[in-house]
Amino acid sequence: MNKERDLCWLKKPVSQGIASFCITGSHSTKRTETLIREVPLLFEGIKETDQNDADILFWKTEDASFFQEGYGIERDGNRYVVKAFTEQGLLYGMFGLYRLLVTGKTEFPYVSIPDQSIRMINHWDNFDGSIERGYAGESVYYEDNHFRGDLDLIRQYARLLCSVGINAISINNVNVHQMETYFIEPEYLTEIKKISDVFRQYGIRTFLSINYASPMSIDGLETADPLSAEVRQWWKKTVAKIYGVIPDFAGFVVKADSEGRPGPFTYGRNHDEGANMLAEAVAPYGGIIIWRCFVYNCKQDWRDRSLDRAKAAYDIFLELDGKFADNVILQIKNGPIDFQIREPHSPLFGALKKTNQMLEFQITQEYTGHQIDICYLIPMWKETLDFDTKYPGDSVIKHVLGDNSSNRSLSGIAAVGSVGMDSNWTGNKLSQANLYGYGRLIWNNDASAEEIAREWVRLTFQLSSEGEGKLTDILMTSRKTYEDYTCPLSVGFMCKPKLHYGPDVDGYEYDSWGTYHYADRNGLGRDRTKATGTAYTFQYSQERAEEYENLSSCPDEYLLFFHHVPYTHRLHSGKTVIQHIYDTHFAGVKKVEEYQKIWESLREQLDAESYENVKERLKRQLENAVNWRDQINTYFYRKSGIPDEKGRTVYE
Ligand code: GCV
Repeated sequence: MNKERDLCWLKKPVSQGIASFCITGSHSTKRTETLIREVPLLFEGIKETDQNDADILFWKTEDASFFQEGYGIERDGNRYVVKAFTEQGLLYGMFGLYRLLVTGKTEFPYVSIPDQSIRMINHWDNFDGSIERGYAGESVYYEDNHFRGDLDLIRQYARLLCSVGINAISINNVNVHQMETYFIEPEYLTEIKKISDVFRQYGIRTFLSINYASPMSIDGLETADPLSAEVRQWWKKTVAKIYGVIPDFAGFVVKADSEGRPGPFTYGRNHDEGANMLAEAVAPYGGIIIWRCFVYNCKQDWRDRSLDRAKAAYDIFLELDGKFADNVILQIKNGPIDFQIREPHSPLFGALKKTNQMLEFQITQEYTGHQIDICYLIPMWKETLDFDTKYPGDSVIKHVLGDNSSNRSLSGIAAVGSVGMDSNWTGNKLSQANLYGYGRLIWNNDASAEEIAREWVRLTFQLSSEGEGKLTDILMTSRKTYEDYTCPLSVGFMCKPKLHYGPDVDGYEYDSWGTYHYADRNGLGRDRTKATGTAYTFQYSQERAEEYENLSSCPDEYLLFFHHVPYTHRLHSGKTVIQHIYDTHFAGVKKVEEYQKIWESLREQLDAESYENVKERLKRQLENAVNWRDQINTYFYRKSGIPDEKGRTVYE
């Protein structure tokens, strides 16, 4: 039998001083029902009453300055007044008030309006119940090629997402296999409608990932060529059927011409032609096409150093800027390769001027520890949002997506989801912080990673303030720790192929994926300079290009992404590259040992389940870190012949 699901950051109902609530203003939709159902779950013993007596007044106002989703909270004598322009805003306001009260942030008035319009989770769930890159059990939606049908579970998930401001979801893998290809058929749509009905009650719109070759797979058409009249007609008919079942269906997510998936290139067409054909089909219903830019050649010849996977997305999509239909959004991974613990930011941001854009992060910890190793990702995402692309005007990534986007309502942020059937949702209890933090950060791009960590710790555990500080510190240092023992100076991909956990320094080196470190007896790193390498550096604005091109200005953390250097090259930090490798790998392991001690010191204050859960994972994390340290250090000692200057154990 399934264990009771963890209520995560919603587990501490406010019990004192708030006994009654009232919802006022014009409201009549289902979402108000959601509010009525949710309020007693967060405020213990609360009853609905009339306006004069209410301790919390939810007031749908005519004040459009809150926009569609924002809210304000005021203190009026002893009562709290939650104001919003829409029911959805009131729902967010309710979760906001709860959060402020539980975390003790009681300075009012408080106003909160999301910085990004689309705030999305992409699930990579398959109909057989497996999850591509999932580390917390099977899918919450599917099992054994049928719909699990546990709508209460979906409701619990929806409220968690709504509480941190998520408003869009795609519920199947972007790698659409044969079975999921049929999701756009009526038989499956009736089940999908049940899921989307639940999400809708929490203001979350449902998307489906589609197989670009569906007309061939489903109805045996001879082609899926986007310019074929028959294909266009097929999609129009199919889309009409979808909207017949789910009238507010949000649209499609498309992975095309990528890692073996079909797409417009397959039929000799370009990506604007491919996306616009689908856009035309969904436009009459207000639908959206989210088109991924993760397009590259995964059959690269490693011998050919002129090829550079990092350049692919920019090469393909920049020249199409302005050619996409109004209801197409390009979804761009944060870095040019693939969700590594350290990569520079995608050069498409700031360069694309006339195209709707969404940024894609990865919450599920594919390359960042499989939800075994602790790796709080908010500091990394924050760096991306705050990155100034240095194009003229304000071209900081968060503003490119938000206020400065060409169409604010059709831009935002998506991330690959991290939940599964594990009763704590995320496998490692501490990985909940990434799901929580993702929502909080993309709602409020100026929140600090530490503030979010503190909030999550307080909402989730019952620790002394010293204990809260210690746990926050573990979270805040965990990304650097993981980076220290896995990925020196952004070299990337020294992990086990396919699995993407644990070390295998040459695992990808002679393969076709385009991810090489080029280590030899003299040095390592990928030369992406214009002067002597692949000229990837010049996909950035001039100022950034010059910064990355020159060794004297290239930041240490990106060194091996942009340059091939000798082991004796001296970093800005003053260390040589080889010494940096040794030092970070020893430091990373030490840090994990420290985490174990800190976790042990918190034992008395933790519930047994959380304590055991993280303790077990920390044990595996330490094994992993030791493995990485010893393999990486040995490998580079053997290549370079240069010993650790501090004389620590490095194997021959
Ligand atoms: C869904 C990486 C992952 C794949 C994933 C792909 C993508 O390559 O390893 O599992 O496929 O990214 O983002 O489409």
